Amino acid sequence: MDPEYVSPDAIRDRFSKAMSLMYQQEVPQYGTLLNIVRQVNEECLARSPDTFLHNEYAQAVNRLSVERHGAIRLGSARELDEIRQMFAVMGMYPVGYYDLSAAGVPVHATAFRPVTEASLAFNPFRIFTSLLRLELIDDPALRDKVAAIIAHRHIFTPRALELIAENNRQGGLKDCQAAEFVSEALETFRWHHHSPVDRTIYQQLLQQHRLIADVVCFKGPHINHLTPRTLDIDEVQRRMPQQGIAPKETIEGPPPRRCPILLRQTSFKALSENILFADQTAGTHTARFGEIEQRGQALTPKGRALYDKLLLAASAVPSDGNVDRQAQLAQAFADFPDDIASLRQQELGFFRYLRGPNRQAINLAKVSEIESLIASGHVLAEPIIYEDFLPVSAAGIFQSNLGGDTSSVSRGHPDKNAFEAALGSGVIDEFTLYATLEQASLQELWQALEAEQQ
Ligand code: OOG
Ligand code: NI
Repeated sequence: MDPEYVSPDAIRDRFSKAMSLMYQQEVPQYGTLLNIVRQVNEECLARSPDTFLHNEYAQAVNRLSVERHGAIRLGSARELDEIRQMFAVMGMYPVGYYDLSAAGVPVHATAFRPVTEASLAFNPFRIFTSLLRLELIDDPALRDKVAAIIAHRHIFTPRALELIAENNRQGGLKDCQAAEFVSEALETFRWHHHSPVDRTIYQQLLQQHRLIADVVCFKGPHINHLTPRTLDIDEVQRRMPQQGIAPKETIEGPPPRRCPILLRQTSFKALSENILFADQTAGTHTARFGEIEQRGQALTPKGRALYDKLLLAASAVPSDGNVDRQAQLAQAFADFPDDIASLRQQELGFFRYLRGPNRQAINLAKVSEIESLIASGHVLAEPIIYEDFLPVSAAGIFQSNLGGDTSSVSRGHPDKNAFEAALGSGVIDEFTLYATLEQASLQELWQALEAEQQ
């Protein structure tokens, strides 16, 4: 890239920080949550100084301090295709396909995120991006009305579109263009107190599904939450009420474990906000909330299948008011190995292999088994962190913020092809990304060990 241009990583870093500042002003509880998370993370690092590898400590702590994910909901293929182009300027690409229709939420989704290790370390900012599935609205007249409203809205400023085109033409953005791009792009995600539709239409859509009203009745896809990452979600969940924040009852995802896997999430309920409708009548809308996440190890397809199976079994157990849900989950997950050696040996999780602290000469001709090199300390196996999302958890986060009644929407089915057609590109397979990282680390490791032989 021309050195005149700002790197996509740096643009993403600036953008995510600007977005976080905007959301702190819009939703003050988010600022409170950031403070709790910062404090809990500092305490965790003080208690367990070996949380991150020594030689990567500063970078890992920096990553943790800037790490956020957000979520938006879009109304049409055109919007999804345009947002893909906007995120590409910031080095964010669509990874994974999530079908939420099975849980009664009429959307499917992907997550835009950086994909290389270096970009993730720089700033792993991600946006969970859902697309409304009009075909899941039962009433044809309402469906047409929704399509007509969406067809007329433009979620980007004209200048943002120009800058995206400029980026594509030049192959990058200069510093002043990057600054302008960040502030223009931010406009797309801003909250609007004015709705461009009449209150009666809003209410009609709300009755069909709260989510439809949230997408269709506003000028743009307001960011509906920003989520910092914590090292101890149970502790943050405990502290939220002390700071006047009411979290949802249960933490989504796997139970607490010695070796954390995938992703655990919890949120606080959406705020009720005043809206002025196009016909000058006043009302309220609830959409925006706060969330925290704790990330664990990325699982292989085999590990993920085991996770899905145990989660399903746990959800079939009727919830007993007297028994803590987390304890119930822990019981259901008793069959999921919880030590690093078993996770590796049974190929349940992805690992990064590194040269270990034992520098004694070894004869590679005699030791070809990685197990013995790990046992002798010549090799370290470090869990690769999960950078993606979980559909069942996401549905739980949606539901807790949309209210209970979603029954009026017919149950859908996954349609990845339709999603990719709307996106204007394929989605990247997350398992391939993790497997490639693992393979690359192994290759580098063998090269290092072989170099030591000479
Ligand atoms: C997105 C909910 C999904 C997550 O963290 O799983 C999500 C939404 O409510 O729009 O953000
Ligand atoms: Ni989220």
